[in-house]
Amino acid sequence: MSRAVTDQGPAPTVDDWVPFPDAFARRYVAEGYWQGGPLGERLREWAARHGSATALVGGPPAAPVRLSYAELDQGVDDLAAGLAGLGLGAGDRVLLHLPNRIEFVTLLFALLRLGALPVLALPAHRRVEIEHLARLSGAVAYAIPDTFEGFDHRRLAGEVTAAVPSVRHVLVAGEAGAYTSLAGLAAAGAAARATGTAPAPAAVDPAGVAVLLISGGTTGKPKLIPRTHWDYAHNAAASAELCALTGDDVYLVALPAAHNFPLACPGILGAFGVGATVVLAPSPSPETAFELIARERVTVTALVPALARLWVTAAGWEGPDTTSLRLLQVGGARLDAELARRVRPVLGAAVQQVFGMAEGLLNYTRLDDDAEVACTTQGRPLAAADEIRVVDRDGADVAPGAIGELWTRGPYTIRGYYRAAEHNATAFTADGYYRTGDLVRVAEGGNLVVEGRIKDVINRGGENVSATELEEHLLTHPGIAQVAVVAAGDEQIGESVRAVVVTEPGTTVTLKGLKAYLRERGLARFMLPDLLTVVDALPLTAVGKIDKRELRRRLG
Ligand code: OOB
Repeated sequence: MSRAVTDQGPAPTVDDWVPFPDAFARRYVAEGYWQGGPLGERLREWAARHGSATALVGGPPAAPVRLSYAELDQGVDDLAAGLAGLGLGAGDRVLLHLPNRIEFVTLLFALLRLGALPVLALPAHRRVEIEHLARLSGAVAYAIPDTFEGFDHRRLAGEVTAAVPSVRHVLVAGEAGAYTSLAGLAAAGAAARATGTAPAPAAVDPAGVAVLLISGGTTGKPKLIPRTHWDYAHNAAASAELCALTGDDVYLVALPAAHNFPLACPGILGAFGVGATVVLAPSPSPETAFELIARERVTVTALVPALARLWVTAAGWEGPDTTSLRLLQVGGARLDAELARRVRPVLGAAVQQVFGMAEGLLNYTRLDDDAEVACTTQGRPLAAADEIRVVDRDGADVAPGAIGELWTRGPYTIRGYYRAAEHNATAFTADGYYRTGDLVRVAEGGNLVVEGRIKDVINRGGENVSATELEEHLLTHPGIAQVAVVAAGDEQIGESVRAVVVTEPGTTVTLKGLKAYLRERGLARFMLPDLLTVVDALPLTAVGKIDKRELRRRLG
C-alpha cells in the first residue's frame, strides 16, 4: 500500500496500525462504549464545566504551581498554536519524554488537539530505548526536561538527533539552550492567537489513534501501542466511575505520568473527566509523596507493589498524615496478600488491585468487594464487553478454575501493535484476541488470579518450576523482603533454580535454611532453589517492576 509522503515524513496509514473490524466498531458505538469527541476537545468541555476548579498542581513541593481547568485549557490552546507555528500537525509523532511536571500535561493535550501522536516514553528510558522509539515511530520532535534527577536531557537529545534524522525539533521544559523552549512556544502561540494569525487546527477523528503507549514487556525492545481517542476515553471514564471518583477527589500522580496506570486507570484523564484535582509528584519516594498527601489532602493514588511496600514500611516509622487517603490502587506486578492486608491499618486507605496492560484490558477489584477478595485476587474486567478466554497450549479453553494463558479482546484492547506486522501475527489470534502471555485462573466471583508469565517457567531437568509460585512461598519467610527467582545455566540439568533475595534488615538467610523452610511448607523437592544470591536491591523497570531480564544479565 502506498503511503502519503509530506514534508513531515510519511504520514501514518492503516499499514501502521490495525483498526477494529467494522462489525466490532459498530457494536462498540451502538453499546455506548465509544462516544464523544477526541480527547483534546474533551478538555474544552471539562473546562466549560469545571472552569474555576483546580485541575492541576505541579512544580517543586516547596513552590507549588496551581492551574484551574480554565487556565489549563488556555495554556493548552497557546501551546498547540505554538506547535502549529513550528509546522507540527495531524499525524506527526512526537516523542514525549517528560517527568511528572506541568508541561507533561499541557504538551500531551496540545498534541492531542492538533491530532499529532504523542509517543509516551518513561523518564527512566535512556539512549537505547529513546533511539529505538524515535526510529520506530518516525518521530519528528523530541520533548525533554532540561535536567531531571541529575541527568542532562539536552545532551541525550544531541545524541538522539544525530542518530535519528527524522527528529527535527527538540522541545525543552526549562532551560532550552540551543533548542526550542516550550514556554517560548506557548508565548508565541498566545501572541498568534491574540492577533488571529494562528492556523486553524484540523478536525481530529475520535475513532483514530490518539496516543502511542510503550509496551511494558520485559522481553525484547519496547513496542508501540496505538490507543484511539474513543477507546482511551472509555478506559479512563469507566475506570473513574468504577473508583467512584468525583470532583471532590484529589488524585496523586506518584508513578510516571506517561504510564497507562496513572494516566488513564483512572489517573489523570479519569480525574479530569469528573472535575477532580490532579497533583503531580516529582518523585514517588515516601518523603515527597507523604508531604503532598498531607498538604493537598490527596484521596486516591496508584502504585506498583515495590513502592507500596516502601510506603507501608516508611509509614510505620514516620506516622505521616494520610487521613485523607481513601483508595490505594496497586498494580503492574503481583501484590502479595500479606502486604495488601497491611495497607488499611497503616495508611488508612482501602486497597484496590489493578491487573492491567497498556494493550488494553483492565481488571479491578471493586470498592464493595470483601477485603479478602481485594487482598488475594487481581479483580475482574472493567467492561461488560471485555471478552476473556483462559486457554491451554493448544488454544483450547481450560476447565473452570484451571490455570491457563489469558486471551482478551474488547472495546479498549488493541488489535495490533504499531508498525509490527510480523510480531502481530503471533501476538494476536486470527479472531482478534490479544495473547497476554499471563498465566491466570478464574476464582470465585469471576475474579482473576495472576499465576505468572508463560515464559517465566524454569525447566529444571524436565520439571517445570513456576518462578512466581516459588517467589510467593519464599516471600512468606520472615527474613525475606523481596525475591526474584530466575533460571541459571546448569550443565547437568539444563536450567537450575536461583533465588535472588533482599533480606529484611538485621537478618541472614542461608540456602540450607530456606530449603528446610520450604520443605516444611510442603513444597516438592524439584521446586527447591539450587542457588541463593543475596543482593542489596533488585533492578527495576522504568515503572518500578522487578526487571528479571536485567537481573539475568547481571548474574551472567
Ligand atoms: C500495567 O501495564 P504494563 O503494560 O506496564 O504491563 C502489563 C503486564 C501484564 O501483562 C502483567 O504481566 C503485569 O504487567 N501485571 C500484573 C498486574 N498488573 C499488571 N501482574 C500481576 N498482578 C497485577 N495486578 O502494568 C498496568 C496497566 C494499567 C493498570 C495497571 C497496570
